[in-house]
Amino acid sequence: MKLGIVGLPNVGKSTLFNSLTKAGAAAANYPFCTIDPNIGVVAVPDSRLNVLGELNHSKKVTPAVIEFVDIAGLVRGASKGEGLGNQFLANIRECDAIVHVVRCFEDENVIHVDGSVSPVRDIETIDLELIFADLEVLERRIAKTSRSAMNDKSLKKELVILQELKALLEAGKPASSYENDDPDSMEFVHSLCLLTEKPVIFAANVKEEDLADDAVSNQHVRAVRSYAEKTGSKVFVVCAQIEEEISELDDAEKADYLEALGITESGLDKLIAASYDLLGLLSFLTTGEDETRAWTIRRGAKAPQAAGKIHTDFERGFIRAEVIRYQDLVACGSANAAKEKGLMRLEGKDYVVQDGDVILFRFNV
Ligand SMILES: Nc1nc2c(ncn2[C@@H]2O[C@H](COP(=O)(O)OP(=O)(O)OP(=O)(O)O)[C@@H](O)[C@H]2O)c(=O)[nH]1
Ligand SMILES: [Mg+2]
Repeated sequence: MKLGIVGLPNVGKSTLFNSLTKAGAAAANYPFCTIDPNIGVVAVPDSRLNVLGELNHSKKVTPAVIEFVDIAGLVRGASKGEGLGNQFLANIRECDAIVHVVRCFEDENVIHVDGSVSPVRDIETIDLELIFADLEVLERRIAKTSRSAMNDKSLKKELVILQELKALLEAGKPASSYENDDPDSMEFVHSLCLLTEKPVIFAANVKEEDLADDAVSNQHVRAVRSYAEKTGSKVFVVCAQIEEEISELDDAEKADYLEALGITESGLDKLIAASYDLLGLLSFLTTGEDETRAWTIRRGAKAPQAAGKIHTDFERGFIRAEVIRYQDLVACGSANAAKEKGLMRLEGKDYVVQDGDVILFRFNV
């Protein structure tokens, strides 16, 4: 899973990114301090992994990962070259979802490019720039396709879709609102990697004091929440500055610190939970002496697809999956004990994998 971080300059994107990845992207009170894209990889916290790892004396425990891409802030008119322009948006075209950081904290020491804290205005500014960026992609594609579409029926169909998308965006709507009953057409739409087709998670960046009550008393956050509700997006409240401090702590210190702040989950935990939820993801597990590992798949994925995550041969030569629920495996103490109790299931190619399934794939190539 890959998430791209967008927002106005100076709203705390790199501060959040740093805290998430500890990758050391430059964070400073200076708009446009991020120029090159920064890419960071974060482990998905999963307490089940260490339990299984100990149970099987695994040499290695490997969590699922999320990749974050931090890019420079966009300003109004970025598509026309304002600020740093919008060329770095190309770096997040391949992302599965967008994390849109919105400034909801007042701090006169931190410059706001548009002069005041006003999150819905800011969101609309960014959304418009994303629409313009997608329109550029569509226009290029339309020019190319119309040249070759004369004698090609499937290209003609693509051209119609491209023009429908263009009209939609020109009306100020995101590509995610495009509807078409034909699965092939939708497949084509996905293949365009349009930014406005991606699901959005809003990160409302608040001040420390707002964390304890999840910012219900912060009017800026209230505005973001009602905006997000209309567009079917998720919101999570975070204080990027505090996250940066938390990222320096070890687990025990972190727990104490969170308690002192009156919260139970760090921003990273909340972001991961929100992404899993929004993208419809789940984790299944594999475990053995060599390695215990978590794998991320889409909800509804069947056993062979899950196997394919591990190796394409596993999918191609899929025979069956031997599945034990995590809780059953831990309660029984070993796979053999679970098997004796009849808690290991043999599942075929139509089995829909569940979160927390511990799976051994049998395959033949
Ligand atoms: N008070 C306060 N300041 C913050 C918070 N998060 C970030 N800042 C400050 O805001 C300034 C800008 O933060 P960055 O993370 O560099 O902003 P950015 O969104 O990456 O900006 P660009 O890279 O220029 O687009 C820094 O001085 C941060 O210390 C926060 O939660 N509270
Ligand atoms: Mg930055």
